[in-house]
Amino acid sequence: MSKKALITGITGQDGSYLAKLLLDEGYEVYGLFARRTADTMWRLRFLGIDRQVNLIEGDLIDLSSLIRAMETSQADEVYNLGAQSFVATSWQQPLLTGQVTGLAVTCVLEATRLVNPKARFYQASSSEMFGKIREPIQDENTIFHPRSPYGVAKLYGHWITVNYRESFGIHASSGILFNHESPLRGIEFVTRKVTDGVARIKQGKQKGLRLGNIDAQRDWGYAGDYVRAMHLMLQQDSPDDYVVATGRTTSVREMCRIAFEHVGLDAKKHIEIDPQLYRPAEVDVLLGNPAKAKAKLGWAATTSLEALIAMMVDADMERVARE
Ligand code: NAP
Ligand code: F7E
Repeated sequence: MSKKALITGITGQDGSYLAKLLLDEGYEVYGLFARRTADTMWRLRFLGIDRQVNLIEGDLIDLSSLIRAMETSQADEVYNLGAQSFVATSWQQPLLTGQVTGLAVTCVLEATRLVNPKARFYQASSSEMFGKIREPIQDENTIFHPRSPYGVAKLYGHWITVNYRESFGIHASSGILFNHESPLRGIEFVTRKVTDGVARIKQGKQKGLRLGNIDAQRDWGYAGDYVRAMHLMLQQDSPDDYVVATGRTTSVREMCRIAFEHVGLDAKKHIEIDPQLYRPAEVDVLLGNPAKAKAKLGWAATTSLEALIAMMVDADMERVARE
């Protein structure tokens, strides 16, 4: 009998890559599907798996949706990837972010506990929880100090996951993932905004690119690598928390240089700073130590930032040319 997995956020960047990985591993894959946007299936289609996954309509903040999804899927593994995941939006919609990204984690955990307490559970925690960093390199023992309503909501999700593990013995793991990107990244996030902008500027369809704080630094990896870590966490005998990162940090400014240079352009000539895009409170720098994931899961990032940005620019060059 093949294993069954339920993915919330299956239409997102990570949900799509994870669904592909699990299908390749022989799983039956189910996904909670909120039907919130017009073309919500584009990522699953891009990976050629839109007809291979079983979609269950429902919303994360609706416990009955989650109970029904658990009953329908009979899932052995539950991956909670659904969220309002854009940090900037979390200041515009702090309560919605608190509900969807924070409190709703309890809906998924409750549905798991009520329907199949033996199912293994993964929570998509985030390096945004480190926020105003307390140590230059962050690992599983670093104190949290979130800087946005999103980071605060993720912190709730993280601790309720730990609490269900300690209270009910649920096999619940939390992956503290640093930024990870791909050609399937949402256009609002900075890497994709830049690679899309580079493609448009190169093809004469856009003049310049307006960005906010380009001195911010992030530890960027490839989403295709990071979903492997999620799966590995649920294959361990015991649940635990893991930092997933590359161990290298790069400024937005340098990431832009790499992206523009890939098509022979000089970033400095095309970028304009827009103070409106600065955030009320910034996470200046993030740098993760993935030593525990390497030692216990045998996981390591395999894609350099240069290779990742090249992959994204190439994909956007093709997309923009087709438009
Ligand atoms: P994403 O592309 O924004 O995907 C989010 C998913 O959540 C989408 O499928 C979205 O559905 C779904 N969703 C939003 N609100 C919902 C609701 N009320 N009910 C049901 N589904 C809902 O995010 P991602 O980059 O794949 O990230 C996956 C998870 O990892 C998120 O929890 C994110 O916060 C977390 N994370 C991401 C990163 C990163 O760098 N990517 C790092 C650390 C943690 P629609 O298609 O309808 O919008
Ligand atoms: O911003 C700066 C911005 O929106 C990165 C999410 O997946 O990773 C992501 O959150 C940096 C910030 O990602 C623009 O101020 C400058 O310092 O790509 P981002 P994020 O906020 O780090 C974490 C780990 C998550 O968990 C989240 O879900 O880039 N920046 N100029 C800009 N950012 C954007 N979006 N747009 C700009 O024009």
